[in-house]
Amino acid sequence: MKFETKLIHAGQEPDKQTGAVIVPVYQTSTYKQDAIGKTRGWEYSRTGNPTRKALEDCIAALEGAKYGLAFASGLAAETAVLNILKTGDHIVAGDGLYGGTYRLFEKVFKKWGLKISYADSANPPAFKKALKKNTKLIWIETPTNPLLAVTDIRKIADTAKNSKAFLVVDNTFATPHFQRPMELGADAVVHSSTKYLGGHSDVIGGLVVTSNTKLYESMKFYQNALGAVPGPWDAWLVLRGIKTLAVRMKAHETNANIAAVFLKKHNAVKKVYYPGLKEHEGYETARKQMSGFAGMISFELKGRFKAADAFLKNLKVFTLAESLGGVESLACYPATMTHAEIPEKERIKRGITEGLVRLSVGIENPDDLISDLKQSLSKLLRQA
Ligand code: P1T
Repeated sequence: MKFETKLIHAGQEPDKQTGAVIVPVYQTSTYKQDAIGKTRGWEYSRTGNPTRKALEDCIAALEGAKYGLAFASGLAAETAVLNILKTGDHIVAGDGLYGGTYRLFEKVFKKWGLKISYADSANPPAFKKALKKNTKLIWIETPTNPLLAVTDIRKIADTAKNSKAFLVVDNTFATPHFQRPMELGADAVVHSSTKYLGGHSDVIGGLVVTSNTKLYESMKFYQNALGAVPGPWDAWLVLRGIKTLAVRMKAHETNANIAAVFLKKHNAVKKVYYPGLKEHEGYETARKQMSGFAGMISFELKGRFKAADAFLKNLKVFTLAESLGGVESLACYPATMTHAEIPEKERIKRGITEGLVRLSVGIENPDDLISDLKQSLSKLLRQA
């Protein structure tokens, strides 16, 4: 089955009992058992639910993995992955990470004795250098949030294999439409399905896939033991969103390309971060491992906080909000929003400056998006 067909059919056979073409929302917490120990395959909805299972099978098929697991949020999915480790184990993580992932590492798992080092996301040898005897996991996000650095997945997968560590890739920004880390050697892939997979800014969710049976069984155990599972409605919303992933991602990318080229030429803009621009540091790696550059752009204004504040206030089509990947265009100020959890010194070192703005380019008509950026940037120039 080709990718676009899997989006619509994988894990989603018509309902056996009724023939319903769309997977029903199994809004039940529990299931009748015919005798002690004799179930029809379902016991309790924290452990398993048919709507959730359809989503889990679907994401596994899309990422080219054997197993999928669904969670109540992206961070819940990450929590289940991190629970496979034990006190004293070491993680090497790319330094380009969603602020909430950084917070989970620094403020939750460090407390329980996990050791974490960060390596430059754009520099594979830095990961090798950061390895320790007790390194059990390498964690990357590519492209990174918010600076769109690109990590060479194949090179990091080799490093992980040589050191007997698992490689986990957060594929939220690219989605399996544009990038399939399992095919490049990753052991597991995580998603915030709140973003492009859900696609309509109406649900919070997380997903994990793997083809390693031991890893799957361990994460499945933690899915049930920790209990951060999505309700059937939320699983259903993500399944519905996924059906249109291919058409949406193409439109996001077309619009983001237009916006990136426009921003790059504008006088109020100092630097544009978009992996589809030839001058972007990760352009060649992105071309090698991705089939498109997706819809996220960050850029640095020539001014600092005041300029960013005025620019964001003046936008009319773009909405100032956290999150990304919905059909509507959003703008965000990483320094105090998505990446506020990273201490200021560290944040600036990582390039998340006072002039940095992040755009999730939606699928509206690109003329309206460009006019909106243009009117708000022109006001900035007039005020300067
Ligand atoms: O919000 P949640 O569904 O828990 O997902 C966390 C998460 C994980 N990985 C990446 C790459 C993410 O971007 C996120 C969430 N990010 C935002 C809310 C944001 O605006 O960047």
